[in-house]
Amino acid sequence: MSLKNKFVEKALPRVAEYKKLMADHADKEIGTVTIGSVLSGMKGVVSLLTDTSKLDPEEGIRFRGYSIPELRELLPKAHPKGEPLPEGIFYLMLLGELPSDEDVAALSKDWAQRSALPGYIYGVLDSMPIDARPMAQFSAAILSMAASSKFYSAYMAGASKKDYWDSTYEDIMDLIARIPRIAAYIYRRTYHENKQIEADGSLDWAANLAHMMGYDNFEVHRLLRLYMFLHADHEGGNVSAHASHLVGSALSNPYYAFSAGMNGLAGPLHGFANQEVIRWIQDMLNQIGKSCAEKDKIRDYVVKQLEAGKVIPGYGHAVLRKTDPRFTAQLEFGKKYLPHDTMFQVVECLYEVVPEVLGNISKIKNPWPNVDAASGVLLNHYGIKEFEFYTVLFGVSRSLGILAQLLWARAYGLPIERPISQPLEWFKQQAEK
Ligand code: CMX
Repeated sequence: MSLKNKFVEKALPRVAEYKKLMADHADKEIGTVTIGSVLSGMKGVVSLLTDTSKLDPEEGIRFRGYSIPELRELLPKAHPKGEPLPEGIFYLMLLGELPSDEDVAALSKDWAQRSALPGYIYGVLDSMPIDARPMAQFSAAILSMAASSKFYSAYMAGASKKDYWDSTYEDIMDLIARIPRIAAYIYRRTYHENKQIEADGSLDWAANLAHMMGYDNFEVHRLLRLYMFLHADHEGGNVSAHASHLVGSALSNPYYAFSAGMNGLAGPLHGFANQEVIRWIQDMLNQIGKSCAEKDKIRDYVVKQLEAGKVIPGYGHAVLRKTDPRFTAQLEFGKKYLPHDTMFQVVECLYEVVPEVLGNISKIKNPWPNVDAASGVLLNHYGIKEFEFYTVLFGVSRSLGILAQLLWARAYGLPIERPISQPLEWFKQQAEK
């Protein structure tokens, strides 16, 4: 059975459950909203329906109930001792069940067949300055493809609401298929004199990205498979997923919605932190010496950064309260494959020093490393040293989760999102009541 038909089979009963829940229990209270929760960026307020993954503050992310260590064992791989294929995590997020090797191979083939870029994308990218931020190029290229949205065409042709998911399915599959080509084009354009490399349709989604970027060895393929798997989703409330959902809730097509999410990912408090980490480490090493042997020097440096009103990138999280399991997976990978890399050793040192320093500052709720604390040094080790590009790689991976979420939102028929805002006086009045 095709993936699309499998999706219909899963979606129909769930959509009926959603409708029944709304019909029978819409008035049921599920939590308390305080002044603090609203004014701290809606922290702790349950306000979205997302099935693809769930974030536990203590344990970290689970994809459809499976933890990262479990999925590193259970998901199909290109090689028995390798890392999961990102196709597998997408299949799991979309359908809620583990794929077979055949399911993943079929998905890889489908994406390869859909991956040709509309010709005008090259014109859009080539018209941007060569030093345009890679995330700006990425977002612009995605946005420009709104012209080829099948959802938009179906909507304009008068499609019924109940069928919106169908053309959305085609859009999200086209978009995921095309995204590695866009990323690789930007990478080669920006850093390799625009010498482009043809796609290799026989490779899986992540390995083909490595290939088109110019990294044709099994080590980079393995790293990018892990990277794409780990960054794929973080439930619905993070900035990029939420921005995409919000824009998509106006029935904007997936290209508009995903581009909006990528503009959020480009912020330093979100995905941009993955490139900030490596710049931050380089700055630190330039000042304190090229090794992490003296932890006191690192501690002093971190304290001075905090005193200067700067954040320590790669540490802290809005929901997590323990070490991010996505960091742990990357740490394990580094210990196994690059234990002697100086930059990786610095990441290990920082893990020993930073949580203690941040833990002594009462306002910081989570002193532990997040996903961004280690990813840059792994890429750097294998020669992908252009750290301004790292957030694009995050975005390539995040397409898997955000677009699976968007398809489910269309299948459920989730309504337009429209919370209420109030001026400061209103909050002051509530406080006095
Ligand atoms: N370094 C310095 N200060 C930090 C900090 C850090 N790593 N983490 C939190 N704080 C500060 C906040 O800036 C905030 O200070 P103010 O009250 O003066 O504004 C205070 O501690 C309370 O913050 P919090 O409630 O613990 O955390 P938030 O939910 O507000 O913010 C996050 C979460 C991730 C933005 C924050 O921890 C941070 O800025 N971390 C560094 C950037 C980073 O690594 N971002 C990537 C996150 C993962 C991702 O999305 O990719």
